[in-house]
Amino acid sequence: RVSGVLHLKSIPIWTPSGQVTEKPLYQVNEALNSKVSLLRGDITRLEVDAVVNAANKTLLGGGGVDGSIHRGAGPLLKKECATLGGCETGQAKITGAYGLPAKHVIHTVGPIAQGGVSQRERDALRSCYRSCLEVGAQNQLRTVAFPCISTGVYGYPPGEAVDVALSVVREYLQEKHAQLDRVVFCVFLKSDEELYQARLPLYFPRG
Ligand code: AR6
Repeated sequence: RVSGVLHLKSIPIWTPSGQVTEKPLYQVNEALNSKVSLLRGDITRLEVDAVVNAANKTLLGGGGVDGSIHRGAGPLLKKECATLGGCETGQAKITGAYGLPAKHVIHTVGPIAQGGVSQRERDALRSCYRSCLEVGAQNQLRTVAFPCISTGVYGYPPGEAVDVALSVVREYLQEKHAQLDRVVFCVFLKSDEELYQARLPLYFPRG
């Protein structure tokens, strides 16, 4: 069982802090801004419709956030995952969340980027975020939390991954915001929190 459950109500909507020096990449849209949160902590504590898992192709568990999600959910998660036949890089599959406070887990497989990032890895990471949002919508989910997919064991540079995450979510919300109430960027490392703080104002500028 996961302790210290964080209800959506206690996850603040993102507000910019500090000086924004770069020019925003998108127009101000307060309706979209109110659907985004940045939170540093353990994604397994979040009471949202779905937490995203940065899994591997087997979907049978591993280290990092995958390990934490499987530990928190308990053995029934692995049992359900074993029926799914794995998952390709850039795709996403949904399961129950069992012992977690979330309702579902959306498992996605990020690209392995240990040899550096080319267009192929960028497209795959974009596809992860996009596929998770689409799978969420197909299941009428209104609140989704993402970890920093691929930036741990899989070696994707966090400073590049942040722009992929933020641009895909911004574009998706712009197209289909009525389907979603909140997207939580659940970072684990202080350095990622700083990256998101710095980049969020470019994708979700305030008026
Ligand atoms: N909550 C939120 N974020 C977390 C948590 C947590 N409890 N724990 C770690 N992170 P990684 P990947 C952050 O390595 O790079 C697994 O073995 C972590 O700090 O979990 O996609 C799978 O089975 C980092 O920012 O995922 C695969 O084999 C981010 O989650 C492989 O690792 C992603 O790091 C996938 O590698």
